[in-house]
Amino acid sequence: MAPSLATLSFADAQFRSVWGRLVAARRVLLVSPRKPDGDSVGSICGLGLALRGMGRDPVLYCPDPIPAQFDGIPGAHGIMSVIASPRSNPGIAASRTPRNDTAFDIIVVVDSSDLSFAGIAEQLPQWKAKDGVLVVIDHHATNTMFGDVNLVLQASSTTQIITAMLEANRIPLTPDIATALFFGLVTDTDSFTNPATSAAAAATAARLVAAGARPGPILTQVYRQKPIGAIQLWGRAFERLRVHPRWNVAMTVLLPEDFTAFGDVAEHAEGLSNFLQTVLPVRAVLVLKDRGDGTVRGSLRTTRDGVDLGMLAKYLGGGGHKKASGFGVPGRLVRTATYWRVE
Ligand SMILES: [Mn+2]
Repeated sequence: MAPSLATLSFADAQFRSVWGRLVAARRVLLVSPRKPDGDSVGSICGLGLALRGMGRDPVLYCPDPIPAQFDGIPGAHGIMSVIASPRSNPGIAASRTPRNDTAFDIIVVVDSSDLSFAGIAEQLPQWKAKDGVLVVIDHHATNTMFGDVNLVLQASSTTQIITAMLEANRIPLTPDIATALFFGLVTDTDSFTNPATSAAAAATAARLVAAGARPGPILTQVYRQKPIGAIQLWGRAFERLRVHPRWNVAMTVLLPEDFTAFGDVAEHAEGLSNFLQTVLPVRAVLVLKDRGDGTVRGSLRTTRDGVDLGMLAKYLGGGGHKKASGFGVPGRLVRTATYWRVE
């Protein structure tokens, strides 16, 4: 069982001290961890814009590229993937090491349970100034408290914590700040539907909307971006959908000809298993994809607590998490009398 975290209402002193440090610091680095999502990007953008409003100039950084669908988050364009260069600048090698004068007085890592996922473990000794402080702002119950200061609180999203911090310090929430923060709240709660959704989350959302959050265009970019061909590709998979009567596992396959029939939509096959898991009342979902390259790739998904798909994928030579995993096995999909098999 994960430890319970302090709640937002008891964090007032911490909110004031962390914000005070941020405003007093000369050089501030805001880090979104690997695999940036709506919450991590919304967090560094919202916090970055708030500091800019105070005349500060924080550097926003993410070790991985920011997905194009997050472009609409205010401030996302300024996120760097290499320190001292904008992420759009192809002329600077990713391996370039920062000069000594890039050392930061405060490094804030948001929405990351540990330093390794933050993606700055190697750079930290160089990037943190001699008297520098690593601040962790996060809502994962599994947080390892890897910061010098850990603002790790029970919340639906990291942006909810940042909203509370800004409010505690009476920082005006501009529509841009509110939009960035609201976005993290919407995505981490699956649009206020998953168990993380709390009354406090909804109340925070109400205040952000009142402050002028305009999430519509970004949400459209995130959720309504599928080309017709992607849905037609999914259609092939829907037609072949079966539920294994004994295992209560939904299965389907995509074949090499499917991947060429509807244009360049192969990347959209990725969302299929997530979608099926969301809508089907089964124990788990298995999608097998054969793109004709000699490997059959499988995606496994579940929403059930008692199912460990990470172990199953590992057994099949892959890996992942309990609720989402994947594997690849050599061969191709061949039709049988009853279904499909890998040969
Ligand atoms: Mn989060």
